[in-house]
Amino acid sequence: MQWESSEARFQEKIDQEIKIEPKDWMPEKYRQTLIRQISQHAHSECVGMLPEANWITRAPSLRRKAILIAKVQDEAGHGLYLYSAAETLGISRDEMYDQLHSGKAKYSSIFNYPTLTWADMGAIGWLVDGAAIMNQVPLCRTSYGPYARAMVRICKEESFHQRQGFELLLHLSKGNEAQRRMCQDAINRWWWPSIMMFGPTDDASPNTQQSMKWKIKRFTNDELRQKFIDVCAEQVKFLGMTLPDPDLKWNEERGHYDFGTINWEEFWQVIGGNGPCNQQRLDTRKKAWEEGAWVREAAAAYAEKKKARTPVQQIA
Ligand code: BYC
Repeated sequence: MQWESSEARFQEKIDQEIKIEPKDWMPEKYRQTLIRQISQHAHSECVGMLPEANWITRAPSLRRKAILIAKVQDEAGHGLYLYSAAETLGISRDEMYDQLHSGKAKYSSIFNYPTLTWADMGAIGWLVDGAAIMNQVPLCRTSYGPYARAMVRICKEESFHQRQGFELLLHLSKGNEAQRRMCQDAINRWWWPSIMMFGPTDDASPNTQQSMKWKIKRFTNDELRQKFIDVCAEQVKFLGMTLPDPDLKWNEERGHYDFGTINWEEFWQVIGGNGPCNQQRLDTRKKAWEEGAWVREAAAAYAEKKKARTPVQQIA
């Protein structure tokens, strides 16, 4: 097999479902694609805390507040596992933060929309976490070992997030007229941005083809979006609510729901920095980074001091 190139051997491993580990040889483009996707995924988890954190102080009961705090805290944990997974590819956490703060790295479009009512906490759980799970379960089988392993735990937690959101909406849907209206309004506002989360259509997605070949992605953007729409079109019936799409209709021949036209102009505007909350989200992250400088300095100084101690001093 000496004649075989490293690249061909790499592809063979992928085809045989052998995981790629940090010290294995990999094409530079594979490494860069993973750094891009994993770091953007990590940024999404961290920026994703902001729309929900907005409602922690206004949760309507202690039970709901405890659930929401736990969920937001989980998202921070997801961000941290993912930053660690990306670090195994040779990028530092500081570089990744810098890419986020300078606007070079993206994060999920969905977190640039505002959370206007309490029902938005339910809609985020049901639709946003629901879309995230649809995308992330296949990532448990992604070809890069550290990313795949991080996704296993993340998916378990996301599943709890999705259920708490649906349960919250179910509760509102059985409430009074104003609560039912609030529930429907939240679904109306979050539906289209949620189905945009899967990314551009396959023919407009520059990365899908190569990522499928390397088994970074297991399904295309359109395949996952269709699966999600099929699931939600049924689940919404349990809520006694509707999805805001007059073209949503079961297609017997395709065995799927047909759906209306997605506003791609809005999608590209949002990921280009012009969504309703882009500026606010980035400003909040930058402020947290700047105000946390003293914590990082103190931790670094403590680590230095500990390293400098002799073993005898450490025992004492
Ligand atoms: N938003 O060629 P494509 C969560 C970009 S957080 C922004 O299809 P790819 C949660 C894409 O990056 C879960 N940008 O790309 C947290 C690319 O631009 P660049 C977040 C998007 O990578 C808190 C360009 O468009 N999940 O669950 O093959 C509270 C062309 O796209 C978006 C993940 O991050 C978007 N929606 O496929 C609650 C999953 N879509 O980078 C919940 C991991 C596309 O070339 N990521 N772009 O400049 C993925 O699975 C893939 O990266 C995507 C895109 C399917 C998102």
